[in-house]
Amino acid sequence: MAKIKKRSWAEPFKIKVVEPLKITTREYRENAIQEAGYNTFLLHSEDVYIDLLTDSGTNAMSDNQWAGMMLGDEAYAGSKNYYNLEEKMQQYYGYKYLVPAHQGRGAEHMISQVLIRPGMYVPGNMYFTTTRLHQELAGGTFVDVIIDEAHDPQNQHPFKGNVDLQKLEDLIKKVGADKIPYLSIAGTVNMAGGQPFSMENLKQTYDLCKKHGIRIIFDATRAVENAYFIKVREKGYEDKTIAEILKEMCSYTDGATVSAKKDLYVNIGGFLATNEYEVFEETRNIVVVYEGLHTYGGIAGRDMEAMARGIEEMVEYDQVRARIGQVEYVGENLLKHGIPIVEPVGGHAIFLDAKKFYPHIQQVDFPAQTLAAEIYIDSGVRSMERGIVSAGRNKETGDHYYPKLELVRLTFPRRVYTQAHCDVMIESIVDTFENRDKVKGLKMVYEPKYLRFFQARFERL
Ligand code: PLI
Repeated sequence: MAKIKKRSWAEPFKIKVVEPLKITTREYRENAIQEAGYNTFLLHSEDVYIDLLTDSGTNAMSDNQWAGMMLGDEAYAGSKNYYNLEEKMQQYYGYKYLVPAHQGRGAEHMISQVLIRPGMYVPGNMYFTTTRLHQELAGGTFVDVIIDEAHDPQNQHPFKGNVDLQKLEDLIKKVGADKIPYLSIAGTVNMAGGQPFSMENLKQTYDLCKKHGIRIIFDATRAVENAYFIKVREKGYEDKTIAEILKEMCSYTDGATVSAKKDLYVNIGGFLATNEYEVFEETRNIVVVYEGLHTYGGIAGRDMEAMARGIEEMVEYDQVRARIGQVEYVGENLLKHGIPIVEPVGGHAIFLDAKKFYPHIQQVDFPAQTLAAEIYIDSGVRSMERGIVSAGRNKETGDHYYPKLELVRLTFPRRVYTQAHCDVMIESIVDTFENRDKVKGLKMVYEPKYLRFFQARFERL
């Protein structure tokens, strides 16, 4: 027998409970997507075979997390699960104070209201939809300070989530440090294709910010995935644990907003963490207005317990390796078939480059929105547009923003799908690519005022 050179990895868990899926025909799906206005957000989930819309809240919890759900202390005030969550947050992230929120955007809302005043600027390593909207609603202006490589889908830079220090310095010089309440830095930058920043870049950014008295607020929603890339790509970190890297990352920031629906393997929840007592005090004052009492912040006690237990699981190397390994498996296979994707493959998702996939469709005719609809029709795989629709409109000119990246995101729920599901995804995308010439774009026939990608409706051109 020939010697096996490379051994495969596999998931560090087995399946205990299954959820049946509905298998539909192409004709059924043609109808379903038309009724959904060619917007995958408006499909009924039971009409979806493999749901890659998001990795947010779609995780499979462990038996230990489910056991913790039974220990939910649903007291209005002072739930023991809040104190468990506080302890795990302090132990693994290392921040002093915790304010729970119903999900990430609840924490973003609070930090924006507490720190941003009209006329201020908030630099960040690329925007995220809800984060930027809350900054704008508080009167701030988001300024993109990510490195240029992040806007180039084929650039192989290992840390495309890095902050461009020159862009940051230029902004400080132009508007003054007192007009910058904080720099917002995200782990594995979502809109850039799930690309990480390096520890070196974070340290340099921290030094520059400290010099000017500017805080760093970490969008630590996918911090663990960023920590994994630091471990496997950055010199000096290969022997550190994920937990050590996570804590070091947080130590170069002043606070964090977290959507627990990602790294923490839960279905709902979020929090704000800070090292500053004044920020904690103010946030604790407004959490009762918008979320709930400061010891539950809009989440049930049982969900806080699942979060606390999820924090311990998320830093296990084998868990995050299997999670990112699955994304890499699909990415590598798509590349072998010549499918244009954002490279290097990111942490939570594969991003198809719709401009290259459909070069004959103009950006105003929504190529990524079109591609997401076509993949659904082909196989029942649900993905999401991350291009001109998600980018929204410039509030001054009223025109669309025209982002350089016009992408379709295939996002992987954690611990949910098998490698056979992955093969179905790959085959469907390859078939959709082979039929690309026949496809025309879409026109928008209904546009909501905020975060339009969620509810906009389209018709075929
Ligand atoms: O969906 P929320 O409100 O729990 O979290 C908002 C949020 C904040 N930051 C980042 C980087 C996110 O990715 C994020 C939510 N992301 C979603 C829903 C997604 O599908 O990617």
